[in-house]
Amino acid sequence: MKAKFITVEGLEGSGKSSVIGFIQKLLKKEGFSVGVFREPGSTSVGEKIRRILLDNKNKKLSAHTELLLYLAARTQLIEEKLIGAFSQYDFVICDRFFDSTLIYQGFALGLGKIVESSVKMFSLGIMPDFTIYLDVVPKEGLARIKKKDRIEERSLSFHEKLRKGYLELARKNPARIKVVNAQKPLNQIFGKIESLLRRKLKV
Ligand code: T5A
Repeated sequence: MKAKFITVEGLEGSGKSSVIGFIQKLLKKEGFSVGVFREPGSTSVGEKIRRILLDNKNKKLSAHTELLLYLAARTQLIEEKLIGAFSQYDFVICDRFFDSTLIYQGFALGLGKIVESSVKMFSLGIMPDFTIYLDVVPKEGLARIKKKDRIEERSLSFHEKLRKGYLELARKNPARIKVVNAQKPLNQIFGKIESLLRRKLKV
């Protein structure tokens, strides 16, 4: 495996897509090859699972079904795309990875231990080298979103719990997870991320 694996995490509307676009451009400018993926999704099966998970009409989706669908999309992505990508590219970037499951289903939905063990099992040994957590106050992140999906429509207290969970996870994993204030203007966020990448990954 030659690629460095970067994951970007954050609450709804925290700017993950904007930041990933910036990182991709920066790395390419420096002459690196880059593969970009998103979770759930980036495979034909994964994109279908994503539609089920985010569809507002699926009000009756149970918490355990939700967990299994996220894990299914992840194993499909790993086996179909990521394993190959790790030997093809210099950098692989993923918009969310297993930290999202730990925080959304494990912590905020309260599934706890079952999430910890299943996440470990179905990540098939893959661990990000570096994770950026974009920290935004839920009210502000949600206000940036025009049309809310099934998860974004959850209560403000659910989103506040997510933030608490992410900050705690970052505190427990200081070498891997870096917290970036995502309430600043995008150009300032990009500047911060560039300096983190240059320091951590010697870009
Ligand atoms: N999920 C996922 C789980 O529950 N468990 C899991 O295991 C996994 C993998 C996936 C959903 O699934 C959940 C989490 C999610 O609910 P997603 O990853 O959130 O969906 O996908 P998107 O809907 O594409 O992401 P968001 O809509 O949340 O947006 P982004 O990518 O965070 O933000 P972005 O860059 O598109 O920006 C949104 C808007 O805000 C503006 C942008 O210009 C854009 O208009 N913006 C800013 N404006 C001002 N200042 C800033 N700093 C700004 N940053 C962005």
